[in-house]
Amino acid sequence: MQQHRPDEQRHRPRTTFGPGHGEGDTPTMRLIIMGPPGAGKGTQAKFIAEHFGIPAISTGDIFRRNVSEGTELGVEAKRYMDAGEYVPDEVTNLMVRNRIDEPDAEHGFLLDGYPRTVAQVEELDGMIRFTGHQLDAVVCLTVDQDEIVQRLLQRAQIEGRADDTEDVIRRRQEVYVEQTEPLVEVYRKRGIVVEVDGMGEVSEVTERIFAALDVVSES
Ligand code: B4P
Repeated sequence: MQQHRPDEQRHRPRTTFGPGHGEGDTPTMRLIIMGPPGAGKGTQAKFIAEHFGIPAISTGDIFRRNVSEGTELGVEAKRYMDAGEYVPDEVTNLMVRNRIDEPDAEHGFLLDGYPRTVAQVEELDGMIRFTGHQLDAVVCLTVDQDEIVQRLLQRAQIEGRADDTEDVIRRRQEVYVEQTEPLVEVYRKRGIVVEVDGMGEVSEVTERIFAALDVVSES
């Protein structure tokens, strides 16, 4: 079952906290969850965020909220999302910068769906450097292509998302492979990638993530 593979240069994610860990006694965790569309990032992000007491910041959710509220950002984002393309970096970067500046993210956060491009990695590096902190770990979920398509088609029936049609799902997978998959290597070189098998029951995947982060749930 265990598939998370500590890469060669991996540092242990900092999962024990206290004086000397940068912010006094306050637990901190700055995480990213990555994986292809439908890998279960949003599903798992909720559990991880709850576990560490940090906000899960999903760029996809923020865009969708703006779309449903009809904001200027939503109108702009919708054009791209409906086609399975990425929203332009300038728009996404500014949105994330504003979000992680909010008080609830002061002691950590889990980024779900960001960064997705090399330019976003650089921007995020700048944001985190500015605060004097560092990323603790990048959780990469791996899931078979067939399973992904099944999950997203099933989600389409339940949620009716405009970007969950078969053509758009295929385009989103292509965009992921072209633009986002290379980022895993960028973070692997930094030694902070933990790869986790995203196949199987949701709870099994959650357990693997906690194990990969050396925080196996007691319950
Ligand atoms: P996201 O909202 O990030 O969408 P996603 O990648 O499709 O979803 P995720 O991987 O979170 O899957 P989920 O948990 O829902 O992005 C949507 C769009 O927003 C992008 O295409 C892009 O246009 C735009 N965007 C977002 N961020 C951007 C950025 N940084 N830059 C530019 N553009 C950006 O799981 C999928 C389904 O599988 C669910 O129905 C779930 O119930 C099910 N599932 C999950 N785990 C399962 C399991 N273990 N077994 C069975 N089913 C499971």
